[in-house]
Amino acid sequence: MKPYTLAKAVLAASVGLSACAAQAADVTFTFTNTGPVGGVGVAPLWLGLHNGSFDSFDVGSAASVAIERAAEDGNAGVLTSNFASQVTGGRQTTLPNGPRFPGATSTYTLHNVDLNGANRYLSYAAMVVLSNDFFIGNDNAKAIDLSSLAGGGQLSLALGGAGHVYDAGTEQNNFGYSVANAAFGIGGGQKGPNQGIDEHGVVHVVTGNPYQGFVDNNNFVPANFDWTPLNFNNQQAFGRLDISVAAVPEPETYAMLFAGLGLMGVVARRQKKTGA
Ligand SMILES: [Ca+2]
Ligand SMILES: [Ca+2]
Ligand SMILES: [Ca+2]
Repeated sequence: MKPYTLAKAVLAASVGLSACAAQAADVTFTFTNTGPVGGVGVAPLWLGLHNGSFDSFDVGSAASVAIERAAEDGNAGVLTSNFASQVTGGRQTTLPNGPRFPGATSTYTLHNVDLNGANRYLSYAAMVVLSNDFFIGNDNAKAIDLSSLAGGGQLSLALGGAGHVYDAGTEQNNFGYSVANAAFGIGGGQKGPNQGIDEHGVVHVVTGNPYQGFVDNNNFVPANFDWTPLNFNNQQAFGRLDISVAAVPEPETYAMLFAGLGLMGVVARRQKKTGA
């Protein structure tokens, strides 16, 4: 093999290895509430990266306790512990800084994520407030495949909006026990976890302007309350999840690359000597 050919072969081998090896990545999630002023808030967004095996809910079936807690109380604690115990090699986080109301953002970076394997699929869930048990999330565990970003890149997902908000079916919609009433200037509300009247229903899509149908409207809602920003009939997506991935070269990849470059240096020096 001629030295030049050898050098090309080594370079091709090292580049090929870096493309094929399990590529670790740093994944930064940024949630922005894009809703109108006076629109819904979103509880701290839970995010899980898994191999396709973690299915957090099914429309038409009763919600798990994990979804009940997340949807009623904005508490992803049970969801988090279920994910930790059920998903091999899974990665998860709940975005910091409390509920995000319109205009607010929250961000977090997970390091050394395997988007080609154990962490290929994204699941998310968060309570929608004002509500008793409304939430956003993905029913299909494999709906969001991030493997195309394994080498780096960006993706933005639209969250919520008409047809994309679920009622967990676990608590009757009643302002007497709904979370975050105060943030909207509405009386009543929930004073502790898991309050309210059991609904004994199934997970279903919220349609129309759900708040008009809440029980006890007249007791808690001020006269002339502006429902427009809360009307799910008119509503665009009210959340945006920006996903930014930076590939992290692995130590072996560096080693191969340096070995390849070093060998090329030797070859170059030989070529100089021999005048090849
Ligand atoms: Ca499902
Ligand atoms: Ca409900
Ligand atoms: Ca409940």
